[in-house]
Amino acid sequence: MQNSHTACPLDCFDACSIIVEDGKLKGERGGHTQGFLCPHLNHYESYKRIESPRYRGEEISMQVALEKLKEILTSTLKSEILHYRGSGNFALMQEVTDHFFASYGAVLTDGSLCDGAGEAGIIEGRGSNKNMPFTEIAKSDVVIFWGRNPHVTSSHILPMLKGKKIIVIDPVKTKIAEIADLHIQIKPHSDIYLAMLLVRFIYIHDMCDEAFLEEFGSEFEDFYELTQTIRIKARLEDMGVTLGDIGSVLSMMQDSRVAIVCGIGVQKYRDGADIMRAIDSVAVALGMFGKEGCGVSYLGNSKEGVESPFHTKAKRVSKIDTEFDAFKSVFIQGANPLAQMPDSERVALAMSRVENIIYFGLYENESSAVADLVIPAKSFLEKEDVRLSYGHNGMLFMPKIQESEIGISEYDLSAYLCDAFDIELASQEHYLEHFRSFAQEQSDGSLCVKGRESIPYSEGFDTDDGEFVYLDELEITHDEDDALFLITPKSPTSLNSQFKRSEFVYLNSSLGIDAGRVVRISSESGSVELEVRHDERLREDCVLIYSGTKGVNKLTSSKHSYEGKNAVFQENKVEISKI
Ligand SMILES: Nc1nc2c(c(=O)[nH]1)N[C@H]1C(S)=C(S)[C@@H](COP(=O)(O)OP(=O)(O)OC[C@H]3O[C@@H](n4cnc5c(=O)[nH]c(N)nc54)[C@H](O)[C@@H]3O)O[C@H]1N2
Ligand SMILES: Nc1nc2c(c(=O)[nH]1)N[C@H]1C(S)=C(S)[C@@H](COP(=O)(O)OP(=O)(O)OC[C@H]3O[C@@H](n4cnc5c(=O)[nH]c(N)nc54)[C@H](O)[C@@H]3O)O[C@H]1N2
Ligand code: SF4
Ligand SMILES: [Mo]
Repeated sequence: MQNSHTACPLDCFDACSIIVEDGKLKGERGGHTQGFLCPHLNHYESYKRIESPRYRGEEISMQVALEKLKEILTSTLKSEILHYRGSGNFALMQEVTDHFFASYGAVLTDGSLCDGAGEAGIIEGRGSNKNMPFTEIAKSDVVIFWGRNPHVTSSHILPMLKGKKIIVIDPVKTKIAEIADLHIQIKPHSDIYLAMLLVRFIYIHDMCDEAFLEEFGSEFEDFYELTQTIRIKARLEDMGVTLGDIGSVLSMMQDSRVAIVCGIGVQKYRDGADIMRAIDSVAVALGMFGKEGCGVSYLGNSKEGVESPFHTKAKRVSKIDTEFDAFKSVFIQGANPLAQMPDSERVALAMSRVENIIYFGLYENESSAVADLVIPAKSFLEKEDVRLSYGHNGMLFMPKIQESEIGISEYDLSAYLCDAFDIELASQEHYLEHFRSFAQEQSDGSLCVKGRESIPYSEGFDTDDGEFVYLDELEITHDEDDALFLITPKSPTSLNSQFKRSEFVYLNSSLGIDAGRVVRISSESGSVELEVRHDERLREDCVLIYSGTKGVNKLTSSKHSYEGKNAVFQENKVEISKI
């Protein structure tokens, strides 16, 4: 059998290049993939897929399923059709269904369950959210993992860390924290204060890059004044940070190339945008933008420099507090909203009032279970696609590698619907060629997106005057209750709700609750019962439930972040009761 090249379709920083060798998936040896994949792809073929379409419990053929879908759409007012698409597959042809639904006059979603708050803060400060690619992180001397868990969510960074100084700022003693030179086991939701205090100490210790600030951050003095509104001693004590920690961070950063590598952990709160903007200002104070091996890496805008070929202009409703019951027919694609949206009880109630739920996906889950019409999708090996990444600048083509009787591709489903409702759709090759036109070949033959700066912001920021826009207000808050923080990070064995999902609540044993016992965890949104596992990597004030755990989102709020229209999965505090 011939070897074929493709890419992992999953929503992940790494966007690995894959070789399919005798039917086995292997990581491409060269480039950023460095010859290895992660557990999800190593066991990809072992996860049971949905094999046949069904309508109200009864198996039907794909042809009948498509006719049923057409019938449902025809019998629903266009304004009462909702297209709800998630990120189960991150590749670009997923969007072809948006083209159909938008052209047809249905309602689509906006907002984000993921990185939108942090992105909004970054855009306010820098004017855009450009990717700091892995290749730049590789050139740094010091890497600060700030609310990011690379062993779980971006393992292809790990080989690049040899010889670098590592600082970790995370409430959990993650694997990277264990091997770091310094771990600040910060109290959740206090990063904004730490970032601003770091700026203050950078100034006091004369470590500001004056020339950089004059050119790209001239309002620094005002921002410095804002940092002075924080009471140092009381705040550090509250956060669980010592002056010694601050001193160590400063001495490691001094005269070094620093990459601050952030994840979504810091911004799952209502003020998530301000938190990311405060973290950015640490790098600004040090003059760490636009220089080799320096900067702040977050989930960069993967589509920077690539135009969509699809028609996607439509009326949109938020995907965070979606009022599903305002719609007669809801088409769910690449998503499991019943598990992954916040405030699951609310979602379940609203969904129960929808007349027709259509689920288009690969696996059975809470959402397929309540669907009237279930349509299996083709896997990434069985259809043509192309993807980008929010961790590097590559563009990776994903040709069809296997034939399969199961499922239908997003393109073929859209082609059927466009034909049925007389909507124009170009050929699949046309769209793939369109994406190809935004790529350029690199010396090793791989493709990357054309026109992106290899060192982002080397010509200044993308704001109107090229300068960084600092936070100009800070609301100082104090915790007044003894409720526990809920942290819901990513699991090593699942990708959100795909693959092997966790079933436990993790607590520090010092809370005095026996492992193996089932407890009720409650918040102002709802409650869930889970079996306790002890985890000494946690602070005593934290309860950890992995993303993808059944019921975790009964605890979370469907409020939006103040900026960026994002979900706030860690805003609610929780209590534990024995049952
Ligand atoms: N294995 C695996 N990989 C994944 C995913 C998955 O589900 N499983 N999901 C993918 C997706 S969709 C995304 S968006 C990315 C996200 O990738 P990451 O951003 O790395 O994901 P998280 O685990 O949500 O958060 C990272 C870290 O933030 C910490 N954290 C939580 N609260 C706070 C806080 O208040 N302050 C600070 N400083 N740290 C905090 C958590 O303890 C965690 O270690 O990962 C992608 N990769
Ligand atoms: N408590 C808590 N909740 C969270 C998070 C958290 O950290 N904590 N993280 C949030 C984040 S960052 C994200 S990105 C969201 C993710 O939430 P969702 O976007 O709902 O993603 P998944 O849970 O991965 O479910 C994706 C579904 O996509 C389907 N799928 C996979 N591949 C394909 C394909 O090729 N075609 C089609 N049609 N379907 C496919 C699979 O059937 C799978 O069940 O969850 C959010 N929810
Ligand atoms: S590390 Fe990420 S991109 Fe690579 S195989 Fe795993 S999920 Fe896919
Ligand atoms: Mo995400």
